[in-house]
Amino acid sequence: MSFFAKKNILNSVVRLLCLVAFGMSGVSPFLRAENIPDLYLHDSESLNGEWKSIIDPYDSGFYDYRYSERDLGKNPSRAETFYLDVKPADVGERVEYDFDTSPPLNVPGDWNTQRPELFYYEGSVWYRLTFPEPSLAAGERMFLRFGAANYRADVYLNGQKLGFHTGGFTPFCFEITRQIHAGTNSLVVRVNNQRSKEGVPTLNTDWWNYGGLTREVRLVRTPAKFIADHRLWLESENSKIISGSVQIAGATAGESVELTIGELNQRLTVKTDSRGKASFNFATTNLQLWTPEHPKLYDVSFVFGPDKITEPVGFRTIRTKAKQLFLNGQPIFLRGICIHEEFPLNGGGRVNNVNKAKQLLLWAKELGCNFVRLAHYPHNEEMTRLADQLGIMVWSEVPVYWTIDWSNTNTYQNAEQQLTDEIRRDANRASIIIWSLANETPVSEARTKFLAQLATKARELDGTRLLSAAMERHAKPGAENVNVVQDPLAQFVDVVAFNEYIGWYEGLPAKCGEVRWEIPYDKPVFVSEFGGDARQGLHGDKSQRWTEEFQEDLYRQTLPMLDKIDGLVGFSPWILMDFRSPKRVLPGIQDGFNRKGLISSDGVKKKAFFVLQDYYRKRAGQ
Ligand code: GCB
Repeated sequence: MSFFAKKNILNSVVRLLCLVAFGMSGVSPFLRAENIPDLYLHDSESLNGEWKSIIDPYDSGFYDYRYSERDLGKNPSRAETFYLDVKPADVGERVEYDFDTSPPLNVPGDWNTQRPELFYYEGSVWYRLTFPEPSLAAGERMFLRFGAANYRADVYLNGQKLGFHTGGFTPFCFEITRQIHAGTNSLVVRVNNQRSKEGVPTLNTDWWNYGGLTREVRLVRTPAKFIADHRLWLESENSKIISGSVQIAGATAGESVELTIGELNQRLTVKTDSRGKASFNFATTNLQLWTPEHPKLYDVSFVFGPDKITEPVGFRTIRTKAKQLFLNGQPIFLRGICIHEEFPLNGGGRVNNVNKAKQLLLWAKELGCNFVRLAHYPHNEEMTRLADQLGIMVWSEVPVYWTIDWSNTNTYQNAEQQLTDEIRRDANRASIIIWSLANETPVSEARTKFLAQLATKARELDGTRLLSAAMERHAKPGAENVNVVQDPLAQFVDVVAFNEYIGWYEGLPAKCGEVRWEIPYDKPVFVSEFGGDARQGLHGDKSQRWTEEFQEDLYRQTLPMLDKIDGLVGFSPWILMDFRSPKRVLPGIQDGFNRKGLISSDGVKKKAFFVLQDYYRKRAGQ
């Protein structure tokens, strides 16, 4: 029996078992979406564009009048079950929705910035796209791949549920080889962005809860057995040995995979083990290492039968020793800036194309950065691929933010899944040097247990990068001007990072001159946030809050203070651009934006931009 047939039978069995279990447990019987990283590199068709949409604040298409999920019922009503996507069979039939005559939404895109009535909306929206039967040669397989949907997506094809996915910032897919049919296919997705206490992130964040199919949707074609995942890394900058592995979906033991890096004169054939995985390592000569100054990328190809993937990969090492940080064995200072995945110009919203992603990184470059902290969740995959090309090191983060439900095992599983999907998606990005586990989480036993477990998982998934988390700092009891970082989480990370807002949330900028630091860990120190708000164009004395001069002065006072921190290996001020936050309500100043950007929501640089740019130029020896 083929792998494909076996997999379908297995899926049916799993679904059946889940249905039985559902009766007892109340847990959804549908399969969770999968994550197959190399689908991104396969032949695909875009499903981007206008999708029909129904706003469904009461979830009428999802729950019946007894509040039971319609997709769990035996005979969901044609009249109200939106995913059936039916038309009345005759003039007498009652059908209470109609995708054809409903308005469109653009995909990829958040819904909030597309229609005024969706600006503050948190709830369900149904998306529907019809597409003709895609051509599929005998034995080929077809997958539906979503770059991301915030926050939960329930996916239906031709009236059948494919499964669901939770978590707003990572890719997921479903195999649809058996579900596509001749003629028109109807793809319906219910996206729900309601915040919840158990969610990751939880109820409270300082950013906009953009909902929708925020990243690309694609139909991906593969052969019956195909390259599903691969990973390469440099063992050491001295030996120049590259190690890695490749996973073939559907392969058994002894099948051949060819790996080629033409520019390095490398061509080798490796054999799969019984799980379809092949590992390798080989020595290289004349390998040029990836650095921010020379972000050298090599085209790496894998061939397995008719299947071939190619992608540009850079090779570098990153490690710490005592309080130092080394890139390729050389000490390095991270000239960073924080970025939200938001492009406020021209109506704003989530970054939904490569040009916007690139513009953000180019502004960071102009600032003099060699590093960006992509806050507070995994950004779109173009961002990290561009960072590879542009030579910008990256801190990549999961949305474990502020007050997660630490004791809830489902919440932990959710966070771990998001971390796993993030790492699997970006494992080959030379630019990413740090996985960050959390931001400003309150110290408690349950929280440290949660994050220690997450750290263990991250190390199991990727032993080639550093771990960090944005922690907090406190005044030392009895010595108000001495700042300390004392957090049991520090023992689980490689880089001790913390956010500080002296001069903004605590005192005035002049306070920076009085503060001393005690960071009692033999690890590099990174300041993951500092800053203050300024409304671009508002001028006044430097003592006047919200003015560009206040923010400028805050930067002037902060930078020399940070320079005095023992073991400082860099910082990422908060933040490149003003960004939307429902928490920020001050009329005439904030108007729904966090104004700590060095660039305004209209794309104008504030005075503080130039203070930091000047500092980074000096740091870079220019
Ligand atoms: C923080 C958070 C960040 C906020 C920022 C602020 O510490 O990590 O998400 O937006 O402060 O502006 O208060």
